[in-house]
Amino acid sequence: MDDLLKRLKDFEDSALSRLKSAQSGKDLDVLRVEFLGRKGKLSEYSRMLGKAPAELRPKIGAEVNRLKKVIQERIDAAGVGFGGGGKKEFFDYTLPVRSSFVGRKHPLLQTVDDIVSIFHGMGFEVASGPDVETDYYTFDALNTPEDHPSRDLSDTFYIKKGVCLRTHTSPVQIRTMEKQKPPVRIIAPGRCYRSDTPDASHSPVFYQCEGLYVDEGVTMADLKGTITAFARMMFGKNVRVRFRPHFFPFTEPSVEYDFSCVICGGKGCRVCKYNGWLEISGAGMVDPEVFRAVGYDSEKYTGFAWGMGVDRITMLRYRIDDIRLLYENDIRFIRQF
Ligand code: 2NM
Repeated sequence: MDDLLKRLKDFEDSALSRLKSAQSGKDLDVLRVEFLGRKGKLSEYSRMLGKAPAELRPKIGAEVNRLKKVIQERIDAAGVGFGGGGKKEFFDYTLPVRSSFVGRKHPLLQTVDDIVSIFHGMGFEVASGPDVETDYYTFDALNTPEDHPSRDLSDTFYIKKGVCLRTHTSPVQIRTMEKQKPPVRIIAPGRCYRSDTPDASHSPVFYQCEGLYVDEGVTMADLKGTITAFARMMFGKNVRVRFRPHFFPFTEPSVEYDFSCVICGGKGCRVCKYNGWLEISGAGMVDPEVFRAVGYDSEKYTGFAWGMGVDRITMLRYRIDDIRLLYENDIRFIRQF
């Protein structure tokens, strides 16, 4: 039985040399099973131990244990080089799961949704139209003079002569009135484009939500009530609204409207430049020239229209101080909403 020791020595030599030539974690797995597995070589030698002479057993037993250890160490060491393939896989059930991110609505579209639902509650429907528009719908039908600065190349992106990216969503109102007789109650949310250099308050692409209400007997009081009701639903019942005279080619009379500062409540802060009011946008009674362009009888119908900057409202409600953040789509920014 002395030759068992000799066989162990031979086994060691051949095992170590075959481990050296292993090429992959898979090779190592095969060898591990062959050498150390339940039906492997070393198990076989362990079983033979029982038949060995009693005085040799301790020596042979120690040798088998030493080989187990040496071979396991060689497999572990080689496995590191193969990306751990040789090591027995260890699954820790107590580790917390890796967190996954749930998609969110972009803050601008969330604001559009909220504006739409407020006006929906007042009986307005959503209308839409193309981003690429003609001069006619963007300017002419809106009574904008041929030489008005808003038509300049430096303010409007032209695709070709007579075709541009809409600078406001008013073309949607014109297209709706062409198709539909009064009463008309619509809002037109959507992207607009102006050739502005980006800074904290300007983006060449931005969102507007304009509105239009045309029927018999519509007055400036309806305009003021509608805007005020919106302000309270959007920013809370304590918001005050004020209207200042202004001029637009498409409305007469025209106003600009302000909300009392929704950050400081009107006391004065950095956001309202310490005057307590935030300029929101403009509005007015639709000019008879606009009604003439769409074939409405301006003796029978009156209407009001207003503009609304979705970006401005989004920035106020979420305390965002730079409009560019809304268009850079940095996932670290968007995930906060
Ligand atoms: C504004 C301000 C005032 C406006 C007018 C019309 C239309 F088509 F009915 F004439 N749509 N939108 C309007 C009026 C827009 O934005 C500052």
